[in-house]
Amino acid sequence: MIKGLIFDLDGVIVDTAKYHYFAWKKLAEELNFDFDENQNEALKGVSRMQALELLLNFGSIQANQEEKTLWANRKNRYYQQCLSNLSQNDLLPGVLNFLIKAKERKYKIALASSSKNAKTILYHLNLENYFDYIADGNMVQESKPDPEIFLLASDGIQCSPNSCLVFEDALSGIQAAKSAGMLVIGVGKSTVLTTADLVISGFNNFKLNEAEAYFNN
Ligand code: B16
Ligand code: MG
Repeated sequence: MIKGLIFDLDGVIVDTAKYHYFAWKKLAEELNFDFDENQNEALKGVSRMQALELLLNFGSIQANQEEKTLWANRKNRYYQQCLSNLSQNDLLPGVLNFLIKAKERKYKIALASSSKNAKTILYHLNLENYFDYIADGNMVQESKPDPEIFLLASDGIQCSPNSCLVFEDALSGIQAAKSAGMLVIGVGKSTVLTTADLVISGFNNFKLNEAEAYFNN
């Protein structure tokens, strides 16, 4: 029986995944290599420093810790510049309605985002009140695909892992939620998110009772 809903942020609730990609691509260009959308799939969901390591690998670039910190900070500045104009227009289609319905149906709702910018983003979107608990990248030691953030979120809403349904757009996040013992709906392309229990293209044509019918039997 599903009692808790746990949402990833970037790429599930809000269309910020494109801003992460823009910022990493700009950094890659400055470091003189090409970085494409396929490669970007691997960076989704993981922490900023892990994403930088993956990016540098794609560019076959060796760097010391000081350079890495500098580049990660620079990427974050590019990303935060994109966030400065963020509004409810950046919400992914159907998400707000889905959250409203979930709240009406008394589900416990948590956020589990690897992003250290998560609370700022929720504030800009005026969405904080929909969440009973917010777990973000500042609160964990290990980032996705480690299950830590999902276990923290389920604990925060006092729901056992097997009563939680997770919404994720990244393979690393799906792996993390599965390792935590949770059910996962992938939000995106079924050709990419092959490890999810169910894949939806978005929330627009997806109703909560469809999830209940699929999982509660
Ligand atoms: P930040 P999510 C993740 O957020 C993003 O998917 C991932 O691309 C990013 O590297 C990570 O947050 C860290 O973000 O640099 O803002 O701390 O998808 O888990 O909500
Ligand atoms: Mg995401």
